[in-house]
Formats: sequence, structure tokens, C-alpha cells
Amino acid sequence: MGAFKKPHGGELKNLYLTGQAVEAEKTRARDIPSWDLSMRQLCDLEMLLNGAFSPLEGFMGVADYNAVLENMRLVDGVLWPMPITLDVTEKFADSVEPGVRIALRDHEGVLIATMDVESSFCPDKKAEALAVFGSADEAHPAVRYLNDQANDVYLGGRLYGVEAPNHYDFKHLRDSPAQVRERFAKLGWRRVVAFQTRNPMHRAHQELTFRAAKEMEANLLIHPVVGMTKPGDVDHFTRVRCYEQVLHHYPDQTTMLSLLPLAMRMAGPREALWHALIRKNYGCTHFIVGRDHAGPGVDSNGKPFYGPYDAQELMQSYADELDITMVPFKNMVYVEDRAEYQPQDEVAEGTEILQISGTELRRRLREGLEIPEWFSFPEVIAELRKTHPPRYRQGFTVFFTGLSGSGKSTIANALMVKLLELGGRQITLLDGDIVRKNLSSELGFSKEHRDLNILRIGYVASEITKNGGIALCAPIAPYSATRRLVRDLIEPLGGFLEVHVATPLEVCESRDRKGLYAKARAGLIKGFTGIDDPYEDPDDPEMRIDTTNLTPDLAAHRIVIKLESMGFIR
Ligand code: PPS
Repeated sequence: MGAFKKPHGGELKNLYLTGQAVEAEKTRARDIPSWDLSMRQLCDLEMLLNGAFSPLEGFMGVADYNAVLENMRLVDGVLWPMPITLDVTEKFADSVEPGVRIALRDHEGVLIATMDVESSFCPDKKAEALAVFGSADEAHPAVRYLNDQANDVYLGGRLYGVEAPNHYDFKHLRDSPAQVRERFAKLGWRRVVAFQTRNPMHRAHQELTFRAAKEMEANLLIHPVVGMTKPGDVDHFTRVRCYEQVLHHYPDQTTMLSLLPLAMRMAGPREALWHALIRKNYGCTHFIVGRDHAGPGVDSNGKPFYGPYDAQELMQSYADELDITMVPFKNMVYVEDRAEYQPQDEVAEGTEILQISGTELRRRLREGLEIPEWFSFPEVIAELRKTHPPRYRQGFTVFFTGLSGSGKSTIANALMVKLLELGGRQITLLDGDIVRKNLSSELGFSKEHRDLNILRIGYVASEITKNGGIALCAPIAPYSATRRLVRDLIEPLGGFLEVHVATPLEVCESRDRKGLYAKARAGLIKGFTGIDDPYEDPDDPEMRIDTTNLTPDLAAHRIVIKLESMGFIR
């Protein structure tokens, strides 16, 4: 392992200016280059300013960055596994001379800090991905972030905090490292085990943390991440309400809940080490590392990015150097015969064990199925059910696409009436013609305008879906890529059913209800879909309906049956 240094002897940095210096800095910031922070950068900045990332005093310059990538240490030898960088556009970097002070603002323009730019460099992103995440595979969320979202130039330098980032939620649970340490001191907690989590806690987690604290003869800090976690995770509002419920299941005065505004990278072993250093800064003496700590799942070949106990092994190899003790834990499983949880490795071979995976839990929530009490606390499940209602209570969008005259609007209208007949749901019809009279009245039929039109429809439908309503959209929507964007927008919020109304052009043209095909053929309308403008057939719609020999009534009926089979109506 070579020579090493103890991590900064526990000294907690506080990078906030105080007194008159704050006002002076605000005045100065009016005339210096200003950078609007991304969500990730704002999380990192908060952790830097309040000392959670001690001993760092700013975003990393090139020397520390390279040292961290190569051997998980800062230039001065202190252990630090994660690059903490401020990525900016080339344009912004070009406007900033080295030595200049810049302003860092949140998305509302509030000045959070200033920074002396001491270093400006273009990272080799692939090398960074390989060094930090052990992979350049974009199935890793942090690799994807690096490639798609991180800007191309990194600025590093000393920070001067002006104002802590504002949080409107759960104020009573947000504490800086100094405040957590103060609370521990006040309560006389000398030994504290920290538990890191980005998921709702169920009985297994409660058992695991309780055992860890008992075995270490320590108190417990439940320290969930509320900054950024893995895309697709349960939102932190729901999770925090769940944690508050779980808190009642520990003996009084033994356990504390505090929220961590960290932006996770899902870097497995390196991340575990980072998490431990952070908890040391919060005054904890012990840190729980379970199975697959901060693991991002599987790569694009279906292989896990990290082994289940890689994080524990890495932590172990730095045990002498870390001022915080790892509490390794194996998977907890429920042993039915004993009606209790046990670490998997302590269970005798052949014993009947019960487990519910995350995927299975989501399925049960989606379908409104029972979730047993041995698995979780009823109060936690009730919280989860509030934000994860069963499908029949979720919103959905039926997105019709097809040529003019294919029957989209007629089927959409028939479907609306059938859904109204079933009752209990709010329905909005976003028909092509109606939308063009209201939402998109200024738009024409160029590709650019059509795309804008569809994206507006998609946005409105996504809001309706998110709020539990039903959106029926019936535009031509001729371009696959734009339809894909709409799907991506809506699918995470509820149901999405693409219906290709695939009535052939000849049939649409022979119907010519609005006389537009005749005009297009005569050259009186230019750029008419199907005549002299493209229509890209959907490759894989949920349904394809040809109305040549099908009544609107039957077509709408088929869609109702499909929605029933998907669980969105019952
Ligand atoms: S798009 O491409 O999705 O934005 O089109 P959309 O908003 O659905 O079009 C609505 C109606 O506009 C009429 N119309 C045209 N359609 C296609 N191409 C051209 N150039 C055009 N000009 C006017 C047409 O009647 C569309 O209505 P539907 O209900 O599809 O017949």
C-alpha cells in the first residue's frame, strides 16, 4: 500500500465566509463571471462548503484529480477515492483567466459560493470512467452522466461559501457535519454506527442496523442520501416518510435520522470508501457496508459491475488508514421456522428462507397485491402505496399516430366515451386539429414545427399522466424519433400505449373527409403527409389498427381490452 497519511486528523473544514465578508463577496460577485450550477454540482458544493468532503477546500485541480484517479489519494497522500470536479462548457472556460474569481449560483441565480480558478483542464473522460468506475460501459449511470451530461472542461480552486443551498423540505432532518457532531456530543454518543441508504428501509434493514449497533455497542445514525441517487430510485420525499416510520421501531433514544445531500456515483468499492470518509466527517465511528454497496447493477452484457463483497474487501484493505471502522454485513434473510431475520451466512444449509426482491416488491405495488408483514412494516408499505399506486389508479396516455384520415380522431373519441362510461377517471382528448387551434396555433407543417407540436402534446400528456389522469392524443406524429421522446417522457410517470392507426394511404385518400388529399394532389397544399411529406411507420407500437374494415366502435373496444390486460383499467 506504500506510505500513507491519516485523513486530516478529523479536522472539519468550514468554507463559509462569515460576518461582513459575506456582504462584500456578494457585492464583488456582481462583476465577476458567473456559472449556473447543475444539480450534481450543487450537491457537491454543499458537501464541500459544510465540510462533509473535508479535507477538500474546493473543486479539484488537475494534480489532485490525476492523483485520485491513479491511486485514490490527493497529491499530499491523503486517502480520497472520488474526483470532485466542476465541469463547465468550453465557452465559459475560455472566458475565465486562471487566477480569476468566479461566482457559483443555483438554478434560481442565488449566489452560493465563489471560487478562485486555479486550474482549468480537459479530462480524458474514458480514462476517468475506467479508473473510477472500472468500466466505460454506458449502462453505468455515472459513465453515462460523464459522457452525456458532464461538460468538457474542469475548473478547480479554493471555494468561499456565501450562502448554504436552500432546501424547503424536511428542514428538521438536515444537519451539517458540525451540527451532527454537536448532537452526538450533547447526547453523549461516543460510538456511532452510520447506515447509508438510497432505498426505502424494510424489516431486513431495521434488523441489520439494529444488530450492527448492538454488536458494536454503539448508537445508530440512519443517514440516507437525498441528493441524487440512481435514476429510477424511489423519490426521496417518499423515502424520508418511510424512514420516519421505521425510526419508531428502534428502542427510544438509540437512533437518529439525518439526511445527506450527497450526489451518489454508484461507484461500488470506491464509493464505499468515500461514504466512510464522509461519515467520519459527520462524527461517526463505525460504518455499515453490506452486500453490493453502492452497486449500479449489471453492465450491458448482463454482468454485475462489481462483485457483491468487493466494497467490503477494498474497505478492509484500507482499514489501518481509515479513522472509521467498517461493520461488514451479509445479506439478511427471513427464516420462517424461527420467525426472525438472520445473516445469510449464519443460516444452516437447507433451512427454508423467505426473500422478496426489489423487482418483486415493485410488481406487488404495481398490481396492488399483498406485501407480507415479515417483509416490511405496514406503515412503510402504506407510504409506498401512496406514491406507487396500483396500475389501475395510475395515469396513462394513449398515443394514436397515423396518416390524416386514418381514423385516429374517430377512434379516440369513441374510446373517450367508453372510458367515461366506465367512470371514475379524468380524461383529456388532445386531438390533432384541436391542439392546432389552441396549443400550437402559430405552427405550420415543417419538420421543425411538427416536432414542436408533438413535444408540446407530449408535455401536456405527461403532466396529465403524472397526475393520475388519462390523456388521449391523436396527432399524425410522423417522425419516430419524436414519438420516442414522448414515450420516454411519459413512461416513467404512468402508462403509455402507442396505437398505430395503420389504415393504408389509398383508403385514407379515398375517404378524403376534409378534401385535403385532393388539394395536396393538385399542389394547392405543400408538404402533406403521405403525399409529399414523410410518415415513418412505428416499429413496435403496443397496437396496430387498420380501420379499412373495422368500425370505430370495435377499434375502441380492442383498446379497452388491451388497457384492461395491461392493468390500467379494471
Ligand atoms: S403533426 O404532423 O402531427 O404535427 O400534424 P397534426 O397536428 O396532427 O395535423 C393536424 C391536421 O392538420 C391537417 N393538415 C395537414 N396534415 C398533414 N400535412 C399537412 N401539410 C397538413 N396541413 C393541414 C390535417 O387535417 C391534420 O388532421 P387529421 O386529423 O390528421 O386529418
